[in-house]
Amino acid sequence: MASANSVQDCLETRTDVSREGLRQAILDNLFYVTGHAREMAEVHDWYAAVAYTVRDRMLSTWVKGLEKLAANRNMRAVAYLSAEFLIGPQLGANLLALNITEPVRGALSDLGQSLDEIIMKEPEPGLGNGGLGRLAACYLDSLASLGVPAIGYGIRYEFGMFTQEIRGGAQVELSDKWLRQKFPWELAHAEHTHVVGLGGSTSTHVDEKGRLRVRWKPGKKIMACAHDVPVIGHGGRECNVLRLWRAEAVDTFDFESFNAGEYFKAVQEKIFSETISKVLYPNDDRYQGKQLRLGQQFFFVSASLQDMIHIQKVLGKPLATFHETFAIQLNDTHPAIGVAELMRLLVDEHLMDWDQAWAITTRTFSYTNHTLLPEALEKWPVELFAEVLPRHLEIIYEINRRFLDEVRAAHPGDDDLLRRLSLIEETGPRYVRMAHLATVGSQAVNGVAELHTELLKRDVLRDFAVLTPGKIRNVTNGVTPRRWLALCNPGLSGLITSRIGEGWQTRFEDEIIRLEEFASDPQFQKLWREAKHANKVRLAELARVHAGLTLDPETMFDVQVKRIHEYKRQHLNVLRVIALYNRLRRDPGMDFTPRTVIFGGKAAPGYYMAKKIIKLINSVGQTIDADPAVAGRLKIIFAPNFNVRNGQVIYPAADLSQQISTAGKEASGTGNMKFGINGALTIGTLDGANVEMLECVGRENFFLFGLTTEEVAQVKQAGYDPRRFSESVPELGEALEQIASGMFSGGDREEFRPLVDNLLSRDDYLVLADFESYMECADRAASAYADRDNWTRMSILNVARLGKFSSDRAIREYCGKIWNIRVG
Ligand code: 26W
Repeated sequence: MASANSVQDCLETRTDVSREGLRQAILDNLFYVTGHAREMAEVHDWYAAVAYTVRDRMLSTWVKGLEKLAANRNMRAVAYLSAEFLIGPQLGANLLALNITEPVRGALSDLGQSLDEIIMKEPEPGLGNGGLGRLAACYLDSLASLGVPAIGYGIRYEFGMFTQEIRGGAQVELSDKWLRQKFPWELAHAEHTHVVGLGGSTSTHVDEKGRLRVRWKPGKKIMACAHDVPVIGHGGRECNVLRLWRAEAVDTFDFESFNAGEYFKAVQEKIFSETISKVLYPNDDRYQGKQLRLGQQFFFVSASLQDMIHIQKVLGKPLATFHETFAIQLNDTHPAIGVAELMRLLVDEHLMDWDQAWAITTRTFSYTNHTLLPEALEKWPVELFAEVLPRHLEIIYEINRRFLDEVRAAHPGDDDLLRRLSLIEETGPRYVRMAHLATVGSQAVNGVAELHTELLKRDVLRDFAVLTPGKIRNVTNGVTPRRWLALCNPGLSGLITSRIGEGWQTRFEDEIIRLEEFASDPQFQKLWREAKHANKVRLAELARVHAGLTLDPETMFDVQVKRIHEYKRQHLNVLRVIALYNRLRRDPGMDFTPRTVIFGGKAAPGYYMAKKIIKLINSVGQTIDADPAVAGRLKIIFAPNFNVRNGQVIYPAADLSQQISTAGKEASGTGNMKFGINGALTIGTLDGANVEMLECVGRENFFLFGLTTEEVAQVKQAGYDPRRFSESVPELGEALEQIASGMFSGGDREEFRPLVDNLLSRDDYLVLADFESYMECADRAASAYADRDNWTRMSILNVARLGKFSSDRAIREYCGKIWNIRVG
């Protein structure tokens, strides 16, 4: 029967959070939005129905968030520009933020459905490679939870990170069709579109006021269409937006004026337009000078800046105060072209004079550096740049000319300094140095861990550090305790809350320390162990169902999950496993902590050595599995397709976290933090954020090994000879010899030759030099694990003392040190 107040009724169907109200809403959405009869609905139909039901309950906060931005003209908002946002599955996180998990679970169970099953079926938008993309997502969560107005700007890749399968021990890449079923969390906003140019040429003319002007006539124009994903803060009171741009052809072709041949060409150009947002480049820490990639970067950055200028207008503010409205953060150099594009928009399009435009630009941008690896630093060949962005190259030259004039005035006669600081690299082929552009165009630059920032100042940005002391700052990375503890580890979370209350979810950095008090409480330790054990059972179950792997939860779970890279040294870990295997075979009666060594992570499709490492892990795993002599004591497995969802099951199940990169190479790491706050102890080097984690938890609660950054430099300086180590460390020599002999490749001596040869001749990442120290340390960790009570105590202390690594703390620091934004 129709009610008296149908508007009210309609609102309630979409806002009611009672179990009964939710049940009804899910059924409504199932029928009216997804178009399925209840009897015929499959799990993903139920998923869509639940997702729309949850989205409905976010919309009023979402719209209020936009209103708030428009109403408060004095507010500075963060625009976080990132080529990657690895936001992970949305349903569970949004239910948690809105605090409606239990009523939704109940509503579904009334309908004969399981929330957990539905959550496990949710496809995840893999719009990022690894750490940098996930960090962006953690920061969006913290910004919303702290009530800081923010917009994330990125690309809506049609194909995100590839799905990894393992066939015959090797990685196989499958394309990720995450949009095959509609993504229920996004709202496409046809009214928010911007036109982005590419290519073409420039010309100068004198305008009506007698000023010299430059006109860019792009060869192509592409439309950027906004797709908005809500980012709801914890508690459901604040909502920001992640705005992802999809490329579309401009539909202004006048087909009638074309003859047949040109018609075909016009359509082809439309197809090209759409390739811009087609696919994420799956390279992590390895830069490739691909024209399309520069096109992608410019596409999303230009659309985002035009969008901000539009917002500035809607707010009724003049462009002269643009920097007061927006603090733009460049997530690495991928969006650094924004510096030149904002200059072009202000000077060419809005007719501002250069000096004023430059003052605004350099008060708007800040830049985060995420890597020191030379092969990851973006630099574009000048010719390629001129082809894709001719006007921007001119602007960069002009920025460079003025910048170098200033340097020359301050340091006369130092040509070497000029050469090093120039935005253009000129020794050999000429390149545009994007880190230089980002640094010159920003008011602050930051590294992502204390050690990393020090090395930045000493190394990649040394001259800038001298030129503008104070510009380079540190903000150590953090992760969101909502997704990475509350959501992914309900067992441990419940236990924590039972002792210290719920405050840790929003004030992790202050509250979690209160757990210390319970570290030696036998009752609490028992419950802690049970929670961890249940997580191990959950992982074993997932691995069995999805990958056909057998894991024994009674063994120690010793885990290394992250992108596969030589500097992260998964092969050091494999060498350790081989050495352990040899020990067990030699002395079957030995005292040995039974363990499962778990690996996971994707290799860039073109990274030969990384793929060899995956193959080696699987080959060693097979050999060990086939040997009854070690059954039940040692196992090594590779968990396929490591992504956010799998991470949410893997981190909570880990006993030991492997953070073993060569000192000085890992900018920060964030997996180290996720493991840590889920109660794993760390075995690691003095690298990235490990250094600060160790300071927080105390040396006695951390398994430290390996050369320091300084020692690494000294060893290299002295002429490193890896062979010395293979000859003097018997277990190491033996393991390498076995790999080379074909012991793990069915007698094939060629399969792993490149790996072994590389380690014996170059070993750029000092795997062999660190082996002995690593072995000794891992032995200590294994013995420590055997003393369960003490291990549990250390595990509790680790969690209690890692409050610093909350992304809320990191965002507060950005607000204070970088953005000049007040936060409550
Ligand atoms: C241009 C190709 C390319 C693509 C991605 C080069 C470099 C990248 C990123 C910088 C790779 C990345 O994710 N870096 C990681 O960033 C994390 C967040 O700060 C850090 O925790 C990791 O140490 C760093 O490797």
